[in-house]
Amino acid sequence: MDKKVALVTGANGEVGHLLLDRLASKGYEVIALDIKEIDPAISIFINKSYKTDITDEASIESILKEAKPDIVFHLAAYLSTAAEKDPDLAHHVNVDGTLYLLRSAQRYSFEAKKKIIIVFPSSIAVYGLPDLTTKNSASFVSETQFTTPITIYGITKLHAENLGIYFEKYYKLLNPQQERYIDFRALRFPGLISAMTIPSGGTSDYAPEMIHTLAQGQNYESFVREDTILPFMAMPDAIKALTLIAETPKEKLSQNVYNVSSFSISAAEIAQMVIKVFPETMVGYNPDPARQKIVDSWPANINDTSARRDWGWFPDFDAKKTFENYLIPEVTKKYSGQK
Ligand code: AKB
Repeated sequence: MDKKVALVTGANGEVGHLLLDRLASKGYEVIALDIKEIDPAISIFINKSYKTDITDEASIESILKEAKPDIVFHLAAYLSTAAEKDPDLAHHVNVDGTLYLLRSAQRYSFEAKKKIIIVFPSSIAVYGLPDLTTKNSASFVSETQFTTPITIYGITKLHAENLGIYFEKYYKLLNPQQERYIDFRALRFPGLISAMTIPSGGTSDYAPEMIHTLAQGQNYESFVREDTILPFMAMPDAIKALTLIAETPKEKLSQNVYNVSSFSISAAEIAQMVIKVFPETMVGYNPDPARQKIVDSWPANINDTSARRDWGWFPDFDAKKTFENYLIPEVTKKYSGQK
């Protein structure tokens, strides 16, 4: 049987690094697309790469026609803090880039007469809790609650989710003959923590930054308060969720957009877990008011019962396992000899 072809946009990013590896080991033909040259560390996992801007619609369409993907993992995006620094550009990349991809994919698939699966990582940033009291009293937030984001990143992610649903279900609704070929599947991720890479541009980045900094024997100054609680997920679980939803038969999916959750933890609890292993290090707290406002608007817990029910989602790593079996051993190995 022919190999399935998976195209990954924004392939050089944190998620892309591990996803390419996993797709290759699952037997996919892997095509990587990024605005920059593909990192040599991950180029061993790919069959072909394209250096292209996601907002160059003509290039995206010709790549789709050449690569003929069955699935696109659309990772290319500006994260929350980076997006706040240049909201216009973030809107262009996160919204227009997604629109161009969906439009080109619909055109390519219409010609090829075959469905194309678009897997989209959305985020807890689509939520906007009005204040800390509401955040502290809200229990597990479902997909339909508090979808009033305060950041341009959250707004673009929410809009991109709706664009995906539109292309799958309602594209050119007035034309009764319109054939639609997009199969759109989105996951709302919590903050992701990888042992391999340090993220940049996110607001949940205090967690991975703290871990990587302490593991290098340095002290860390947190830009959020110690009592800040967010949901987080270990990167291997994020990759598991992406591949699992991509491979689930469509008839099992009762919705297009799913929360996926793993564990919730405060900044102080993260510091405690890591300082236990690197006792010569310290964490200080110097909250940045704007970034604090952003994390205070994101839920402490999200409800992922629909993902668990429809496609058997469950995380392999709880907080203890994330730190003890994944992050601590891997970051210790990564930085050994550097202190
Ligand atoms: C960010 O902080 O922007 C991301 C996210 C929560 O989507 N990590």
